[in-house]
Amino acid sequence: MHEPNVPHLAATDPEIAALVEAEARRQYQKLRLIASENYVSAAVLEAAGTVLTNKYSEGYAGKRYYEGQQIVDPLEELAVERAKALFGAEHANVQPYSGSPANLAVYLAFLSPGDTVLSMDLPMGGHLTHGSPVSITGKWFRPVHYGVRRETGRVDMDDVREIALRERPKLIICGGTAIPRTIEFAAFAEIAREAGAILLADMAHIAGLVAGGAHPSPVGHADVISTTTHKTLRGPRGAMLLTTAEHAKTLDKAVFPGLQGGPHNHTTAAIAVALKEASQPSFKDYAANVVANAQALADALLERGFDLVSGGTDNHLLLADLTNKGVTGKIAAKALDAAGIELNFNTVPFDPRRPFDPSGLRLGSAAITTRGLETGHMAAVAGWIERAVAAAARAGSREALAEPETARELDTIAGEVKDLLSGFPMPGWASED
Ligand code: DSN
Repeated sequence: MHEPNVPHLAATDPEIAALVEAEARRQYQKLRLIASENYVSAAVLEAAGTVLTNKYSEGYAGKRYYEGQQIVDPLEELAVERAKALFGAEHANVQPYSGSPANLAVYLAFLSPGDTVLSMDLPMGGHLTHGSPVSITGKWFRPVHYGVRRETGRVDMDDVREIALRERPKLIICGGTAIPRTIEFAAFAEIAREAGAILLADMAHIAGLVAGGAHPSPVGHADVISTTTHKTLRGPRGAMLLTTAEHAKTLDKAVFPGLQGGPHNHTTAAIAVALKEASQPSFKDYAANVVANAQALADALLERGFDLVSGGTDNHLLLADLTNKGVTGKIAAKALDAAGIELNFNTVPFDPRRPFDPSGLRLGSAAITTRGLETGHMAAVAGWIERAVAAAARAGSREALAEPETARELDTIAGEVKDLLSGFPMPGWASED
């Protein structure tokens, strides 16, 4: 059952309590491979559910627009100091509500509408807020994009440099949502300097790996760093901005009053707890294990004939092109979900298919590593994925996944997944035995 127990919620609103319980059970029984998700610790969960949610605190410590900040000021200062210490940054802002507002604050701080931004194209692995045409960042600014090389699946820094010197962007963004390889922060910084641009490193996906020493840090290279706190960093839903002393005031003003009102203090507390956890020696092991599991899973999938973008991974994330498996990403993702394996369909670079029905799958190892799975389990995980994808290919359509033979096969896999996971505790769930 959900832990901590929620007796007041159950008494006041049994419908919501039942849904919370069902979601906790679902998370316990599913193999969660969504690359941007994780399991927070029980301590983070408790911090996020406190009376701090009652308090308004527009402004920053010592300069607020409401009274009663005796507790919130030191709380936010503690979170800021922990963020600075963990990443070695000169300045941190822990108030952004999530990754998209954090990135938007950077635009507000450094750009005017119509200014040029150079970033990774969304279908190549970028993010909506990196200038996608459907995002405010694509509508109000002038995005130009780099991608990956078709032959390598990797960013070619010579291409980035060529575009930057031609387009003279005011902002260059590195990082994204579907990048399985190491981001070359130093090379991006050199190009930004040459082009006279501000460099934003969006390290949302890899923040936990950076904190744990399993990915190079953008600190010292990028002018500004944005990150969510809930992916590999294993904190609550939220975000942070890191920057130099030089840009601190500009960035703070962009977050508040530029873009947001009062910070979510319960989230700030939970972020502070997650930052403390990420500074422990055991988090280094966690980060290393995340990468080791992703690489073991990549090897096991390659052995089974899966086509991985860039041929593997350096981090927590894998991108599989299912074209050679004869099934689309969407049908495969639905089949895998029915088989107890949760991930998302994703475009692959140069995808001939539409974004809502693309060719690929994105997988990540952050949550299963928190659960305690090790490299030795990855062959079984790849075997389940192979069986479910083959069943999806045979079915040929989303509707046909419900036909008895396919449904039985997917259900059998889900049972095997559940059996394995029953040996691995989940924070937020108390065993019913
Ligand atoms: N939606 C997140 C992801 O899944 O990568 C990024 O914002």
